[in-house]
Amino acid sequence: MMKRATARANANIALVKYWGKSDAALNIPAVPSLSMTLDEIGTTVTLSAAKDEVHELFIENQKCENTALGRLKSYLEQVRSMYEYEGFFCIKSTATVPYAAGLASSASFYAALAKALDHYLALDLDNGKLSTLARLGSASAARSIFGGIAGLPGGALTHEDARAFSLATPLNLAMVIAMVSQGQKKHSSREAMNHTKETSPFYRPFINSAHDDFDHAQRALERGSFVELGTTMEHSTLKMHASMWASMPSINYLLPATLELINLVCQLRKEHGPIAFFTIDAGPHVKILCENANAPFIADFLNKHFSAATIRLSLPGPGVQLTSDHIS
Ligand code: 2P0
Repeated sequence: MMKRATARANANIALVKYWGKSDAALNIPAVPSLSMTLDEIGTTVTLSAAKDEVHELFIENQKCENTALGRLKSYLEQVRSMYEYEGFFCIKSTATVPYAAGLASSASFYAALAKALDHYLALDLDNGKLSTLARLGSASAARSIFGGIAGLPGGALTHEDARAFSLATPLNLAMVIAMVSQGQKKHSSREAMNHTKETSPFYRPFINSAHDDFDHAQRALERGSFVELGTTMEHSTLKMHASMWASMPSINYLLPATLELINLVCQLRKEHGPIAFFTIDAGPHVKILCENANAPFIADFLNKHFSAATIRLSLPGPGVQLTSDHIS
């Protein structure tokens, strides 16, 4: 029988944002970040030997020849230099998250791929080491190794130390996701964060304040202080977008619908108290952090006031897992 390894990982949404690298070759983030891994929104990856002397990628059964393949090949060669495997891989993926739409598709892809590689090559890595392997592919993928809340350190770190960790919280969190458009984003996160670092006068202030945001959010999670967590998340989000808006030329992922949703969250807070906080990543969608008990009310409120968005609810989900559900 053909040797295969299949793993599934979920997307994660950053509560404290990663934007910019301290080491591009090792893909180490410049700042620490915190995230919630989602349930039911993720990617499955099946790994087998390639027929020819070249790595191959199939996304949703379509052979892929674009930049995603180039990036994957560099990743697999970096992994080869570390773990000295022989041959080439055929990688197939299928996702329940729109590809490159700003919903963390690369995070779930590289987390699932790292787990599949670990199994296929019998590396037997623990979750910390697995997280470093995923990070080389995409830094946010390091966090998707873990379920629930995960933290990822940033700054001048070694490959070994730049690993995510799991964080417990008494909060029962949920995420209401408002999808405002279909289609792929205009700039890859990688290009956009490098461009921000090189050209934005607001990049340094974002970096300099990130440790405080991380500490506040971590404390809020540990203490179960939802409002402190939500307030810090919005602050981190807006500083990240402000830094990219101020780059030359400017980078903007927001659409008019994104701003309408932000205003709606503010209106909701005015009318019903601090029960919902927004975050936005490298795309126009708005993710609203709330406590689980308030999620249906918030979803109804958004549906009632803003019909142009597709609303879905997500709870904290599990970390990466092997599965025998191979993609054929
Ligand atoms: C995050 N994002 O913390 C931030 C917030 C988008 C906005 O991580 O170059 O795909 O592969 O390490 O992880 C998106 O960037 O970038 C991201 P690479 P990645 O979730």
